[in-house]
Amino acid sequence: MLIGFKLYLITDRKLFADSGEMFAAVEEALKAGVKAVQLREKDLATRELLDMAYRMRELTARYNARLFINDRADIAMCVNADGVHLGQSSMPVYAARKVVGDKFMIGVSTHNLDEALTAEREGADFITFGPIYRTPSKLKYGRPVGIESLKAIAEKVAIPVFGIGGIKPDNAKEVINAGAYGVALISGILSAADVTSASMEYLTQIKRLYISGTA
Ligand code: 3NM
Repeated sequence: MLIGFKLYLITDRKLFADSGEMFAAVEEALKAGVKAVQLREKDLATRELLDMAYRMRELTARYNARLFINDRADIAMCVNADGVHLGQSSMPVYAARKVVGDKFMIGVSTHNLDEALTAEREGADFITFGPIYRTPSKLKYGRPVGIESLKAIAEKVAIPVFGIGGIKPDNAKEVINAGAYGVALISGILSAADVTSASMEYLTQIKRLYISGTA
């Protein structure tokens, strides 16, 4: 399946005073050219998450951007998202595929080779692999796996691999050059003082790397 984006923006409303501010920041990123958003608000009750998912679908659709819902295949299907993003304690890919069918994209968060190969074998369309660097929330996502293990994963896995975890405009190049198809991130855009210019910086860097053929 063609993935069609290389910058994958993930939400975290806790970075904002309220969810309205988060939607405003996501809209700024979409205006700047971001083409894929994952709604990742794991602590919300189902109804609140569903409301937010409908709102995010409406917003992303206006900018012709893909929408993924973290963990919840049911909510993803209900709001007509483009895909679901599974964690290691979510439904496994083979089970999620039965629910969502072939047209939906399935992304999976992976943290080692075994998880990456399993996701691929079970039919994931892409994976994230990380955390590559230390993330602002320190070790919440585990010890950084580092750039060398990203290289090893990218060599062994045929589906697109997005590097995740502590990716900033100044290290995105290293991640792509290590063999990642793209980058996934939260704070590099959503915590930026200027969301528009941060988004544009990532997009320009990625475009430049692919055009120059170093990626
Ligand atoms: N998953 P930031 S790291 C949501 O390693 C998430 O699977 C990770 O946030 C993983 O871009 C991470 O601010 C946090 O570092 C990404």
